[in-house]
Amino acid sequence: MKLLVTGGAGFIGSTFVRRRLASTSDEIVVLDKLTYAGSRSNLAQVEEDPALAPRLRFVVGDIAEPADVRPLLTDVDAVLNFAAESHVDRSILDAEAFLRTGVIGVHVLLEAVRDAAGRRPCRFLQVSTDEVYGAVEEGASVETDPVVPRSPYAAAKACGELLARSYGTTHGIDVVITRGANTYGPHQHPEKLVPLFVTNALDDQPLPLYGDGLQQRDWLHVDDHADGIGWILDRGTAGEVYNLSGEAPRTNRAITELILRTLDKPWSLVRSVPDRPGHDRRYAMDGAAARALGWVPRVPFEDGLAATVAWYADHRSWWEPAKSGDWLDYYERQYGRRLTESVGA
Ligand code: NAD
Ligand code: TDX
Repeated sequence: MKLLVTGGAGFIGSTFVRRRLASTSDEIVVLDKLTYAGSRSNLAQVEEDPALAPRLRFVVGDIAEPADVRPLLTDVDAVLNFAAESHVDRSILDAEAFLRTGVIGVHVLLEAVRDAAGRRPCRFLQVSTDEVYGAVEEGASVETDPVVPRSPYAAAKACGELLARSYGTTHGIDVVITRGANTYGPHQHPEKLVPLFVTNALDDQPLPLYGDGLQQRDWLHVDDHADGIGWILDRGTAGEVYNLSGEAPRTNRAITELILRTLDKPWSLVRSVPDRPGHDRRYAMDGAAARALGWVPRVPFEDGLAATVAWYADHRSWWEPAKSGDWLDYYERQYGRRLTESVGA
């Protein structure tokens, strides 16, 4: 197949590209805006491999710009949309870019697919998230549950997938949607919980735990998430939504303990800081639909987390630049006052 992968320089998209090129004979075009979250170095492993590089083309561009998108749709079998602003805290500080990429960008892609699908079949896979279900006090979300997003990030993701489904119904586009769980692993930007806490702990800096730290997430290794998206691309039914659960529920406090134990760093680094506004207490998904297609997550959480901690310890040259420049301003806005008001955890 020939695939257009948007957001392919980010954390999950680049993992998908590396693994898909290595395991199939597919050709991939990556379209990525290279925001603060994207890095071409995430694809260096492919671009420097003479066996894989000829099947990858990298284009810098914006999914919300028809002139960037349309020329790439002439001969692709599927579009996989990973591109998004992906950090909840940034969506609370300023939501505009989330809407532009998550709503307008999805619309531009869908219009281009609609046009291209008139000439040859083209599947559209929208990479979505468990956050569209909102907080789940008990039990586990199934795909038919209502979508009740509670952060601007989650609302933009919900808009994007609803728009995609509407194009399936109204225009007959072949649309599938994946809702992945909280993902962790190498190459994740250090703004997110796991890499932030690992890299801060490596530097003996405080770990800002929101509130009581008993919020719970369903954790999925990035290799499993990438493979799950490929699995649904190949086997999913048009018009359907598939939860991709990691089947590893953990509280933020438990993850923090595990990171510190792995690095042999003291709990005194952890600071309880004022909570994220509208913080979803718990996410949990039922993965039966994807399981029925034969997909299961394979990486045990404790193994995956230990390997992730080791990767960050060995790859300072990857994450130190991401924690410089504009990062310092973001960190001050997000954590400056919180850390001043923090108490021991
Ligand atoms: P990321 O922030 O690491 O990467 C996003 C990529 O998209 C970056 O390379 C960025 O440059 C690119 N991008 C942003 N706006 C763009 C635009 N307008 N045009 C083209 N490229 C643009 O994100 P991630 O963690 O890899 O997430 C990928 C997708 O998976 C997102 O859609 C996200 O909502 C979804 N998701 C993430 C998680 C998670 O835990 N990280 C879980 C479930 C779903
Ligand atoms: O400094 C922090 N302190 C803290 O306690 C940060 C950054 C996070 N947290 C908490 C908030 C959440 O309960 O850790 C948990 C995980 O936070 P994030 O890493 O920001 O992820 P989350 O908000 O759960 O969203 C993630 O999973 C779903 C991704 O960022 C989304 O892109 C994905 O859709």
